[in-house]
Amino acid sequence: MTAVAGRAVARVATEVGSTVSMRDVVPAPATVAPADGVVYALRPSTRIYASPGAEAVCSYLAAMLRRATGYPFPVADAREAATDEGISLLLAGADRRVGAQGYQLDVTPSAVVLRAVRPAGLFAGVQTLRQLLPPAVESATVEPGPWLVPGGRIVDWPRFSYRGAMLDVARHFVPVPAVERYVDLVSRYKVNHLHLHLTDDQGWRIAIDRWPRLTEAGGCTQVDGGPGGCYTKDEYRRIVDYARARYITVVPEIDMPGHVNSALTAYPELNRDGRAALPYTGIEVGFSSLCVDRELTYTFVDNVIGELAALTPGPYLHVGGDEADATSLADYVMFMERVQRIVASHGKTVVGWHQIAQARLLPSTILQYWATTPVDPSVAAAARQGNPVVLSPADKTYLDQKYDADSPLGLTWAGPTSVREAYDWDPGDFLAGVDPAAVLGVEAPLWTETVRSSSDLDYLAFPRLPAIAELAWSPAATHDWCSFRRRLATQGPRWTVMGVDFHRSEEIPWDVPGSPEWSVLGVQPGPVIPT
Ligand code: TNX
Repeated sequence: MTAVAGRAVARVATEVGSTVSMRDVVPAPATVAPADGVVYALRPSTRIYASPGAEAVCSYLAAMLRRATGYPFPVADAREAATDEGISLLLAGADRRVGAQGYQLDVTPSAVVLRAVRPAGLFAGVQTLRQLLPPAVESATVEPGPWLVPGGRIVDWPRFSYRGAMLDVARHFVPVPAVERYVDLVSRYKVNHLHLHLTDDQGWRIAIDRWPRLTEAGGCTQVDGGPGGCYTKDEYRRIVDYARARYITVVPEIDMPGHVNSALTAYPELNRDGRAALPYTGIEVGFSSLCVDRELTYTFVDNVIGELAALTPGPYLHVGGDEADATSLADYVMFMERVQRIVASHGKTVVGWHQIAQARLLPSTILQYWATTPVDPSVAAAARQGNPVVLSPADKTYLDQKYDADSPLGLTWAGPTSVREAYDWDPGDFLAGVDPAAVLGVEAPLWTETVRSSSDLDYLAFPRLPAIAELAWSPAATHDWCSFRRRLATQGPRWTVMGVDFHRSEEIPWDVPGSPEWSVLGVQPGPVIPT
């Protein structure tokens, strides 16, 4: 394109104005300073500049922008260019407050400059930048534009370092492409941990070389029958790599000593009577248990944990520990103390559902709190001793609960949970006697008893997942339901473009343009009416 044509695009762009406001971002950024009337326009000639170390995020951004704009977006070395034109991703010069995970974004008429300390921060900034572009930027095919970014500055960093989404791939098997799609979706909301609930009574989903029947037999079932499925080690690695490319750490879970019926169907010798358990396709919990007084059980656990630890680059290994109603308390405590040592011997940090606090904990063990009551003395005591807590109170964060009585999918035991109920609580002030500094983060689990497809998954997760993600990322000072529902509404058109089958909750003003600025900046002037 010629320089003259380029200027013409810029002029048209400025006249039309951006349809998006810096105040619409989800999760709400820590600080936002819009520059009224300023826009940056992507052009066919726009280049993206990467400083050393920023290349991967640059390629990701370029690929994303190329898809919908059709522009080439060549990536160049930032050291060979000034930062006053094009888009720059720099691992230097950010406001110090951004820390390891945050970023600073400056948008002027001539440039977009994204700065961070680490690539993960740049990646978070790219998610903000994509939300500042029109929804059509999410299109898989070329759209006409204009591609405008509203001007101003965002300096942003997370409230909590652990921001999680859990996927139960055991109750209904979730194939690799659907997991990747979920990873893509949650990464847009700055989630940085994917907890995979890999095993449960209804299915065993991860191949273990030394115990092959776990998947051969234990992987062939799921809730309501159906073929089930499992991940080969290569497929699991593919998920880990896909998540890692989006700065998401996979946290694999092997649920023990309960929730193990699928293992007990595969190996008779793990059962007390030496007979294989029958496959289970219902949705009850609390009926199965490993034999905690047998050495073979610990050989099994050590083999499984060892192989999974070797496959997993992240620091965590989740050992479950919930609803072990078929195990006596004394046995549970003894088992969980030994299991923690096994995990540590394979170089990983233990995560467990909060019942594990009944056992003696390693100092590093992380508790995931799922109950609905804000009082738990053993969790509070553990937190006081330094054990970090991830919050997943079931009545607020469990995405598998119905929204309301009319929801076609979902369970009800902890809900129903409206979008407002998912959003309107403070993780820093939730658990009695737990200092906010002990809260490592927040996680939204998606159990899949009623989930049979990506569309089911979309329905339950959207729009509640962004609500939980915002609690995990945004400072408490930004917490405001009115602002949130308005900003959330601006995500709707993006999900429509992406084909996300979200729940059009009546609590959210989907049809109303998101921000006050929208009507000023976005609406084309109508004809002048003579007075
Ligand atoms: C409880 S809370 C479970 C899961 C179920 C879920 C259904 C917890 C750690 N376990 O086994 O799938 O409820 O909502």
